[in-house]
Amino acid sequence: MSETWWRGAAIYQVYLRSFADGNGDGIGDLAGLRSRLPYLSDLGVDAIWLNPWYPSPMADGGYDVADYRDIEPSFGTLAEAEKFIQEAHALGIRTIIDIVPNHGSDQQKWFLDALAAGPGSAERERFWFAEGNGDLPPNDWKSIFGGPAWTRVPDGQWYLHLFAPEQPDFNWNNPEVVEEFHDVLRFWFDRGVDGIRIDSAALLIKDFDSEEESYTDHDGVHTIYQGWRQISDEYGERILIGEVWLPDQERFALYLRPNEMHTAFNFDFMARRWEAAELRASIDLTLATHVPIGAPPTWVLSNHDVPRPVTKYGRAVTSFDHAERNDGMPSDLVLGERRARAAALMAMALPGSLYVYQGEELGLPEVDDIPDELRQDPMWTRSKHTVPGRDGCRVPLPWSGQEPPFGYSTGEPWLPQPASWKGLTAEAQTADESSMLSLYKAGLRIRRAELGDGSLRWLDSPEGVLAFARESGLACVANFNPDAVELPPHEGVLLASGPLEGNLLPSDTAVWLRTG
Ligand code: ISL
Ligand code: CA
Repeated sequence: MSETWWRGAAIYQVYLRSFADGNGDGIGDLAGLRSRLPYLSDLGVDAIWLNPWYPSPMADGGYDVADYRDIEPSFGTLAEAEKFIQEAHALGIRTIIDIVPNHGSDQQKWFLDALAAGPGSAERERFWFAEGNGDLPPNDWKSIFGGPAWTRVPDGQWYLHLFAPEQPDFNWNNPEVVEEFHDVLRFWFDRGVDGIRIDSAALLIKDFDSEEESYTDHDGVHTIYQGWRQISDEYGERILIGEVWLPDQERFALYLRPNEMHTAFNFDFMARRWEAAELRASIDLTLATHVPIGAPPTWVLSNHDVPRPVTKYGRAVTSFDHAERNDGMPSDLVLGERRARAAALMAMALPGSLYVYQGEELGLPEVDDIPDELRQDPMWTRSKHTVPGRDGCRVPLPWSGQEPPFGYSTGEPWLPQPASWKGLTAEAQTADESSMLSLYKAGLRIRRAELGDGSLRWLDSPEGVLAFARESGLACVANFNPDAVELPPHEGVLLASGPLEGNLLPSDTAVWLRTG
């Protein structure tokens, strides 16, 4: 296993509570995941990133962590987590876990201690407690989920939460907080974890003197991650992956300096419309950000926070803008699937590492019709229903059979699955060579043999067509035009996202060609 395995890795994101349920309570768990490891091995991924698996009241799907050194009981036990890490290693699959440093749960011991200890106590200094302005909060910062970013406690003080009120923000100016997370990193590295995904990584340092809401990307965050890097380096071969949403690419690149994170998600490609020039510009921007500093680019088509690609690409407005969600808009799913397949071929061929969010490989659409009373995402509850929230991309996976729960559970899934998913089960798609799953499997196999880390060379192509070649001679060509275009000269077709028409590449289709 090489030191730089992560540079060209295909990393599969497991949203544990929706992956597979091993005990029939409707909630995905480690037993379910372990039973499906052969599926992931067969899919051909190099690593699994799990969303937070710690004890949590689940006010934000586990991003409200009550204990950073244990496993959520409905997911399993610490012993089982260690077993999982070993079993995955035996299959050559590494484990990446999610660390949430910006905030904890309001049920975490530290926060309960802070409430009990009262104003002025050392316990309160681990968070951001402040006096209000009369009956108003200390300032007018807004929560990312909607509503004020401050909540009042019975003794009259307010505490800061950039997300839900159940997620109080830590005070990273306090060395105790710094030490605590160093210890948490060691705890998990000691248990065999290969990497850490750092949640909301740019938000940790706040500037309350500013007139504006000022909590994103302050220089102080870098000191924090430099400290983390020293720890990960002590362990060797362990990586830090940042969730850094920053439009400014120069600022973004600072997180990837050699003494900081190994890599960070690139959300730019995901945020783009289905349009050749725009996607090419995004690829160029990403390469320009990463290549000079020696960091591998990353490619993300979706995750647990954004609408599913099949639905997104079938919408009239396909961009996913952080500030301006377009959830709930009607979508042409046939068109969306065509494009999502082409997007997958492009993403798998691009140089760097790739993230695949569970269900993306099955081409699952967003579930837009979850009844309001079943929705659980805090974004939905806090924004007072102006956006349907993120539950629609978190619906439990369909594994097999003809009707819900589709082999996911023997009980009732925590979010309902559409009956229309019977054609999308892993079982049905395994048997079908033309399925999305078969496309991902074939693509990941070729990718492992000759793609991943490296560079690309753009090829001349007509307007509305993107064509690039990789070092091995594999060329990826994607047609965004409404009409078919002729394929460039080639020696063979390796893989196509949809049927070709002789030597023509149809609209919204991508192909991998052998060019010598
Ligand atoms: O989800 C978003 C937009 O759809 C983002 O604003 C998101 O909240 C932000 O990128 C941070 O996300 C991460 O931290 C959140 C958690 O709710 C998300 O699931 C997680 O990915 C708070 O911990
Ligand atoms: Ca379960």
